[in-house]
Amino acid sequence: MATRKATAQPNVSAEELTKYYRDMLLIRRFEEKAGQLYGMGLIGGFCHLYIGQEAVVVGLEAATEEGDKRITSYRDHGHMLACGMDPNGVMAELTGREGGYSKGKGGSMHMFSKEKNFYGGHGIVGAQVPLGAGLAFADKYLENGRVTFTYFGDGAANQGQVYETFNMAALWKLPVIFVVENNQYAMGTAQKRSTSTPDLHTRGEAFGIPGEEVDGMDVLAVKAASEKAVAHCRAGNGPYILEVKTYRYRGHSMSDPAKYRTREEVQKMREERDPIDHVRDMLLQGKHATEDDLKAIDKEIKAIVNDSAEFAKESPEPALEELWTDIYADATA
Ligand SMILES: Cc1ncc(C[n+]2csc(CCOP(=O)(O)OP(=O)(O)O)c2C)c(N)n1
Ligand SMILES: [Mg+2]
Repeated sequence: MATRKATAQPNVSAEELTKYYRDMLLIRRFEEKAGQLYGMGLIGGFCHLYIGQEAVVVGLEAATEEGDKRITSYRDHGHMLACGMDPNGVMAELTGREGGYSKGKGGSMHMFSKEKNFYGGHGIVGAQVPLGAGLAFADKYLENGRVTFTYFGDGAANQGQVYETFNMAALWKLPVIFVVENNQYAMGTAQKRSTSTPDLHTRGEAFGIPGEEVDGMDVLAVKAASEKAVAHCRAGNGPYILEVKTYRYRGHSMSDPAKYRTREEVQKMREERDPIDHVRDMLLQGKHATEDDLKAIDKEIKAIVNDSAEFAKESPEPALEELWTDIYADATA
């Protein structure tokens, strides 16, 4: 149980809070299941879990509208679930099966959904940042009022291409929100060992891009910051940077021995700052839900996740002919 005091949130309805609880819990249970399947040898290749960071994407998604776009790195399962992609399709992609979003040919890091405007899933650190600006460029050109959420990590924030992108995004006033998910580590390297100045939200100053630091363990704080950033972009003011302070509980990927930090550090975060416990406390203390209500939600989420694992195990391997499809973009689509 979180020791953080739950604060009164008069502007948030019971329905909203319950939705955030459910959405974050879905990500957590899904990731726990993915970890299990990986341990059983059912998932091959890389697998980067999002456990601990759930409030970031759920809070940001709370301010989106139909047609807004999102693009992120390889730590992408949470983003897909939060924008409404089907857990069955995501899990089946992890196990490399035909029922997966990339028909089993992409795996954990390479999934897309045109329907949900999810543009991946990118394994090259920082590569999605210029792509995100490109998506925003298209929307600006089409004058459709859409915003693109471009997520990247604290490690990626030191990449050169990020700053080339900042320059052009500011110059052309592109409607893009750069979300730095600062989980304090880039693989085994702590931020203080790799980064000259810790405040990543100020990295846009040289380009005239405003930035803000946000508590990424508090879904309501993330939602409020997201609303502000979205309003800035939709009003035609150009890009915005949100540095969302968060923490990953698990290793960088499933093959991380985690020798670069203490168990106590992780334990302290889990006990004192957990984003799901935080909302749980608010629901109970605000009498928006009873323990039984929350148990019912837990049960419902467990069933969704178990079903996705079954689907991912039963879906067949992709047919050999599939090797030759989806190689080039279909210009007619
Ligand atoms: C261009 C490039 N360099 C190095 C790597 C290896 N690599 C993969 S993840 C990673 C760390 C990135 O950390 P961060 O941006 O903080 O994201 P996080 O994993 O914490 O979500 C590195 C160096 C890579 N995939 N691409
Ligand atoms: Mg990081």
